[in-house]
Amino acid sequence: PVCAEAYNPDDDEDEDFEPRVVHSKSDEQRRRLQDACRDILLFKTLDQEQFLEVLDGMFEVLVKPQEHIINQGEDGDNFYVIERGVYDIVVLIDGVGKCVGKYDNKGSFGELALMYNTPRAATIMATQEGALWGLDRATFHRLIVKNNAKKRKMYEAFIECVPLLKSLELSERMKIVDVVGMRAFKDEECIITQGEEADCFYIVESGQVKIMIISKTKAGQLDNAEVEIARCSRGQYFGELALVTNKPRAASVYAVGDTKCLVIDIQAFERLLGSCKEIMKRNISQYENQLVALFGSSVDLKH
Ligand code: 1OR
Ligand code: 1OR
Repeated sequence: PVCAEAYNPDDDEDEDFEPRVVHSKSDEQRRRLQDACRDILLFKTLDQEQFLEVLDGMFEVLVKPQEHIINQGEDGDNFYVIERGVYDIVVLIDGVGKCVGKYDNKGSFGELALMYNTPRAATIMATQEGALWGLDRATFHRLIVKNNAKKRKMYEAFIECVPLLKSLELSERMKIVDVVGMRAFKDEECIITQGEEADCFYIVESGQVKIMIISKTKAGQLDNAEVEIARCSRGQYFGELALVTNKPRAASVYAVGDTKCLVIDIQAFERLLGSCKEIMKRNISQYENQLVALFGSSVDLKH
């Protein structure tokens, strides 16, 4: 089990005097690196200067099919951001390796062992040729783990009042804070597009979102107009349905006014919100009732 000990940044101030790691890169490498890092949630709460230091500290790693980038049980060396390639997540269950998920050409992994000083929690294996960007443990600690203390202070009070997360232990809620990203949206900006594949989950921190569907059930014919079906505001969540049902996004979601959302990636969702899934499923069953009331029939949300 991962231990979410409170991290006190004042305990190791000497780290600030460690030399800054810089791996020089060509313009072309730097451009690819910036692309790969744009949507990495762990980097979303860094200030510009910290983010540039992270980019400086990263180095390119090319991988071959079947290569193990991380082995479960080993000590953590690096954190990785995916530039390209598909990677299986394999976890030992009763001594047998089971593939529990995968990364498909985006995302990042290897943060847990570095954040919590624990053995690697899973094996990550390339299924094809690929490219990664590594960040060494010391630099990760100096820039990301130290930022976590600030993140906990910033989001602790908010996370405490999210109804969905009430059933979790405080330490479990703090582990969510450690890995969330924050994204700001402008009025009318599209957050989720109906029909797309899902890779994350959202909690509204401020502002509002509206959920719109393109109704195929209205009067039994295809109606391409979007219809507003619900709104979510502070403390409410959305984007769970596709993750729970393993289906494409069932609706589009737009910001109403300036809006900020916490974002949790699908792997962290599975790892940390598994015990909240029953609550989500209960609420999902309500969607169907509402849908029948609205349109007179229900699209199939299950399997
Ligand atoms: P790490 O440093 O422990 C393995 O090295 C990495 O795999 C880990 O950090 C995460 O970044 C990543 N459980 C634990 N680690 C996971 C999981 C995971 N998925 C990705 N990683 N679960 C799978 C969720 C789809 C839960 C399995 C029971
Ligand atoms: P998602 O991952 O499918 C779109 O991405 C999100 O919109 C979805 O997760 C839900 O969080 C939300 N009622 C309320 N919220 C909904 C509904 C819904 N559908 C999707 N979301 N429905 C009832 C309408 C009266 C429609 C069910 C299809």
